[in-house]
Parts: sequence; structure tokens; C-alpha cells
Amino acid sequence: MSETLTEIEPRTNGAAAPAAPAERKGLTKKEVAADHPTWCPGCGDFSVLALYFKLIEKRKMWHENITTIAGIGCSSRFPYFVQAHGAHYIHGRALPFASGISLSRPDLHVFVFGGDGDAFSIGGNHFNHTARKNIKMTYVVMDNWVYGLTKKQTSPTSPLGFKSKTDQWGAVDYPINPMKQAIAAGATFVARTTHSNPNHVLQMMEAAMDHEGFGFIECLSECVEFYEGAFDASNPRKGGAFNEVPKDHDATDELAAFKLAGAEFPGYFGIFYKAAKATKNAKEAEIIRGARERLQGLQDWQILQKSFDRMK
Ligand SMILES: Cc1ncc(C[n+]2csc(CCOP(=O)(O)OP(=O)(O)O)c2C)c(N)n1
Ligand code: SF4
Ligand SMILES: [Mg+2]
Repeated sequence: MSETLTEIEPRTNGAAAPAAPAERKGLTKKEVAADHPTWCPGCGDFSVLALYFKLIEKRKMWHENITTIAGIGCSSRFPYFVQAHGAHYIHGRALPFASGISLSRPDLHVFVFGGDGDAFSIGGNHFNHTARKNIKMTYVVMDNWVYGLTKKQTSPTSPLGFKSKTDQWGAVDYPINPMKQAIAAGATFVARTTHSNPNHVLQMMEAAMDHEGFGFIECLSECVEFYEGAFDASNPRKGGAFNEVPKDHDATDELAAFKLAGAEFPGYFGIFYKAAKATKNAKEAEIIRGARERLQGLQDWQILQKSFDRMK
């Protein structure tokens, strides 16, 4: 007999993924690595992708548990290189798309990858709203301080004086500070890392993934083609300094996190801010649970029909 819509058991909001049998192995890097990445040799994005594979392997994830979403940009080509569910979506619109997935499928872990332009230029508003709504997902912004894909335009994180095709005499606009932006917008997990420290990237990704809410990571990721050497000052192998967040930093203190974010480049690396706040996922699940309880005996589609009838 063919299934009809009403016969399909609707997913319970807030439900955890069903437990896998003990003998089932997690995905391996070999299984999730898709096409050969088309990034330029030496691009920092390779490192982020390799660590995502490592995360999937380490945390024993399966195809049905995760999805990989991105907007447009070099960094946003990410989902092409992952042999799993995902989407390479519209420039700047990865977060609203990911929000829809997260809210309708709270059993999934939604990973979003993208660039500084995607996140803070065209997608700037979406960033603020997804953060304040505390929608559960992990968002890694691969910040290279430039538009890479379109061949060197000034991005919102390009420093003053950066010469690009759009600022031939040097950038004159003050750059945004992604960490301050995230904290001020209401993100409940805010961390900073760099492609040149793989262990740290993995550590931050794991912590963001385990966070119950919107987890944001700024990951410095060098564009060797259009902004070579941008992050040398943060790389000990290039004479720079990798300073971890001080041990006595209180990550629940918003003001302290903001202050840390204001440190001059190379600044600090680690978890700046973490807050325990109800997610939109949990709040929506509660609304759904309440409606089902009030209208016992009705199927979900009938409850939905009643809502639309009330709007008439
Ligand atoms: C609506 C729309 N506007 C502009 C573009 C052109 N465009 C593609 S990627 C991009 C910027 C990419 O920069 P970033 O997000 O920093 O990613 P990167 O390539 O540096 O990784 C722009 C402006 C587009 N694809 N769609
Ligand atoms: S242009 Fe820059 S960001 Fe794009 S793939 Fe090449 S090095 Fe990476
Ligand atoms: Mg960029």
C-alpha cells in the first residue's frame, strides 16, 4: 500500500535522533569526502574541510543526523566537497535556509559554512536575526578579509587601507568585528579560531556542536590568492602569536567577552562567550506540544487547518 501524507508519522519536534545499533560504525573521512576541492592550492579552507571530516568521524555521525549548508563564495563551495545531505544555497541566505531545516528537523545537526562577505555583507541581517532567535545550528564563518570568489573586492572585515578592486587607494570603511557583532546580536556561543591551528579548529567545532543553540565560530582562513599573509601575525610558524583566551576569562560574562573581542589583531582564540538560553527550537516544540495536548484526537494537519481557519 502506498503511503499517504496522513499516514506518515509526523516528526516530534525536539525529538533526539534514534539511537543507532552499537555495531554501526560512524562515517569515515573516505566516505564523506566528495569531489576534489577546487580551492587554490594553499587556501585555508582546505583545513576547515579536513577538520569537518575529522569531526564527523570522531563524533560518529551518520548521514541521517547531519546536513551541510552554505551560501555563495569560495568558502561556501563547502557542501560540494562533502558527500552527504546539504545545499549550496543563495548568496547571504544560508542562515534562513538552515533555520528552516533546524526548526522543522530538530533531530538533525545543521552545520553552516560560509565567508565574511556572505555572512556580514549581503547576509548581515540574517546573521543578526538567526543569532537573536537562538536557532540551533553551528555556523563557521571562514573569514579571509576579502571576497575571494569574485577576485578581490573589499569585504566588511577587510582592514583599513586594504587595496582591492573596489578600493584601489585602500579601504576607507571601518571593518566590522565579527566577534563583537555576534555577541551584540545575541549569539549564545561565540568562538574564534584559525585554519593554521587544526587541533584548535576541531576543538571549537566540537564545542559549538555540543552547544544547545546558535553556535558561531569565526575561523581565520587565509586567501592565498588575494590576501596572502593576512594572518601571519596569528601564526607562530610565521613569526606570529597564537594567544588562547586567558584561563581566568569568564565566558558567561558578556562584557568581558566584548572586551576580549576588542583586542588588537591577532587578538585571542577560544570560546569568548557562552550562554544558556532557550532555543527557538525548544520554544516552537512547546507550542506544538501544547496545541496537540489541547486538541487531542486531531491529527497535525487538522490542527494546522484550524489555525488557518482562525486567521480568516
Ligand atoms: C545576490 C548575489 N550578489 C552578488 C553575488 C556575487 N558574489 C558571489 S560570492 C561573493 C562574495 C564572496 O565573498 P565571501 O563571502 O567573503 O566568500 P569567499 O569567496 O571570500 O570565501 C559575491 C559578491 C552573488 N553570487 N549573488
Ligand atoms: S581565491 Fe582565495 S578563498 Fe578562493 S579558493 Fe583561492 S585562495 Fe581560497
Ligand atoms: Mg571572504
